Amino acid sequence: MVNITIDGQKVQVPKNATVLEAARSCGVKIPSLCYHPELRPEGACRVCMVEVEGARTLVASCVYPVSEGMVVRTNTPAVRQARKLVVELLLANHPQDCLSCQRNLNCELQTIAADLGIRKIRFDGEKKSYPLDADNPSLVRDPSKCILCGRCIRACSERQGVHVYSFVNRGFNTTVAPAFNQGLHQVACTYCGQCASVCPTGAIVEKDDTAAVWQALSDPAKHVVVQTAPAVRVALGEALGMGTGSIVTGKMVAALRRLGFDKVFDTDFTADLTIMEEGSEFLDRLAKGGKLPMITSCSPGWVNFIELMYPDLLDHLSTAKSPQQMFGALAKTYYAERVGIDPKDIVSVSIMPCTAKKAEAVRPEMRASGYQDVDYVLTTRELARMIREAGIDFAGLPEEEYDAPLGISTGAGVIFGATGGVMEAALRTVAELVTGKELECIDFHNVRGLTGIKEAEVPVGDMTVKVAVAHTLANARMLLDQIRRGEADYHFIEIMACPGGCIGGGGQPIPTCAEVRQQRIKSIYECDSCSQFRKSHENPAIKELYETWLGTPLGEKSHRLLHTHYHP
Ligand code: HC1
Repeated sequence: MVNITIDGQKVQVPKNATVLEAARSCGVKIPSLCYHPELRPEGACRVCMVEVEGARTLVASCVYPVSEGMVVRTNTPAVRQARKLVVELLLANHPQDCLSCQRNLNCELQTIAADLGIRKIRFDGEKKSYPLDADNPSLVRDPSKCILCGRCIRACSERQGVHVYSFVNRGFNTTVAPAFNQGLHQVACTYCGQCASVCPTGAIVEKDDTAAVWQALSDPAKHVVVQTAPAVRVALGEALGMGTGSIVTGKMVAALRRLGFDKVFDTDFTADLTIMEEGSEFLDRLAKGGKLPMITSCSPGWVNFIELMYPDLLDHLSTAKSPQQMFGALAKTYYAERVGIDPKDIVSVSIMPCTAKKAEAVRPEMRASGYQDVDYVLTTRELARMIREAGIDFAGLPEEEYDAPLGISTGAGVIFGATGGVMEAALRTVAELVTGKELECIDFHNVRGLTGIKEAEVPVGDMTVKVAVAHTLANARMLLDQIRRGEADYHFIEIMACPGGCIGGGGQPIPTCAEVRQQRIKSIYECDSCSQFRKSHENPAIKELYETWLGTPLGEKSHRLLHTHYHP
C-alpha cells in the first residue's frame, strides 16, 4: 500500500493502482470515457485529467500510477477547464441528434457533458460523416458517433480474441472500423455484441427490430407468440428503473401480454428440450465412440466463432439446435397443430439478451417448419424500449404466469442463462438417465462462477465424466487450441460467447460490468432453487411432448426439427 492525498483527503491505496482507481476507491468521482474497468487502460480521451503535484502537465489519471506521498487534485479550475475543452471538442465533431439517438439517456458522453455543465459548444468546424454499417442482421455501426475511445477494439480483442476492429486512417480522418473499412458482414465478426455493450455512445448498437414487431402486433390476421430467454428475466428490470439483477419474470410476462402478444412462452421450455436432445447425443457419442469432447452449440456467437476460426473442429459441436431455434421450430409445427392455426399466420418473436441471436434466426437452415422459424429477435434493451413506449408502469405490474404448454419449464432450463448452467443442467439429466437413480445433490457448484475456464470430474454411473466450461471467446480459443494439440481429455465442454454467459450478453442493459453479472447470476440460481421442477427430464410438458408428438430424443422427428449442421 502507499499513502497519497487526494483533494486534501489522506488515503492508503494499493501500490499498483492508478490515480483513477485510487480516487474511485475513496469515493472521488473522476469522469472518464475511454476507461473501462474490465479493459486495458489506454489514456486516449484525456477526460480523466487531474493535477499531480510535481508533474509538468495535467495527467490522464486512468494510466498514471500512484506513488508514495503523491498529492492529487481532481477539482481545480485548470482541471475543470481542460475536461470541458476535451468534451466540447468531442461534441463539436459529434452529430447533435441526442433526442433521436438509440442511446439517448443512456450515453456516457451525454452524461459527462451534462455533469460538466456544458451548455454551449464554442467550436463549429468541419464534422466527420460516414455511412452506416448496417448490412448484417445484428448490429449497426455509425462511425459518425464514434469518439475514438477504442473500447470496442479492446473488448473485441482482449475479451473475445476476435480482433475485428482497429483504428484506421490518421488525424481528423481517424475512425474505428474493420480492416479496409469493410462492413461487419464482410469480416470475421461473430455478432456477439460485446462492442455495443462497452460503447459509451450510439456508435455501435443492436439492429432495432421493434417496428416490425409493433406491426405484427397490430395485424389482426396474425397470431403473435413470444418466447423469453433465461437471462432476460434477471436483467430487464434494470432498464426499467429496478435494481440490478431484479427477478422480474412475472412482470415481464404481464408486460408482454399488455403489449399485445397472443401467447407468452418461455425459452426455458426448449432449454429443457435441448438437454433431452443434447444429453442423449452425448450418451450416444460415449456409447458409440463418437467425436469427443462434445461441445455445446446453443450460443450463436460461439457457433459463429468456431465456424469462422476453427472449422476443422466443427464435428465436436453438438448437432442440437439452440433453445431459441427449437422453440421456433415447435411454434410453427407442434403448437400450430395443437391450436389449429396455419403456421403462415403465426409470428414467432423471441426476447434475447443477445445480438447474435438475430443472425441465428435468419440462417437459411433455420426453417424446419417450412417458414422462418423465429421471425423477429428483440434484445432485452429493445423490449425495455417497447415497454416504455407503451407507457406501461413496469414496476407496478402484477406477476403473471407463462402460457402452457410451451411456458412450462424447470430450474435446469433457467440456469442456461449463466456460465456453467448448460453443463449443470445436462449433468443433472445425464447422471440420472444413466443410473436410473435420483441424484443426492443436483447443485454442481464446481461449474458455477465467473472463473474463465472451469473444470470438473463428475461420476456418472461407472465412469468419471471430465467436463470443462468456458465463457468469452478468448477463453474458448484456449480450449480449442488444446483440442487441436490433442491435449484436451474432456468428454463434454460448455462454451458461451459472452462474459458470465447470456446474463452478460451483448443485448443486455448497459452497463453490464462484473458486479452486475455477479448479481444477475445470483438471481438466476435463485430462480432455479425456487422452481417446482429442477431437472429437464422431469418437466411434465416435455414428457407430454415426447409421448404425444415427438417420439424419442434423437428420433426421426427430433432430427428433422431440432438438430442442425454447421458451415465451415
Ligand atoms: Fe441464452 Fe440459450 S441460454 S443462448 O445464453 O441456450 O441468448 O438467456 O436464450 O437459445 O435457453 C441467449 C440466454 C438463450 C438459447 C436458452
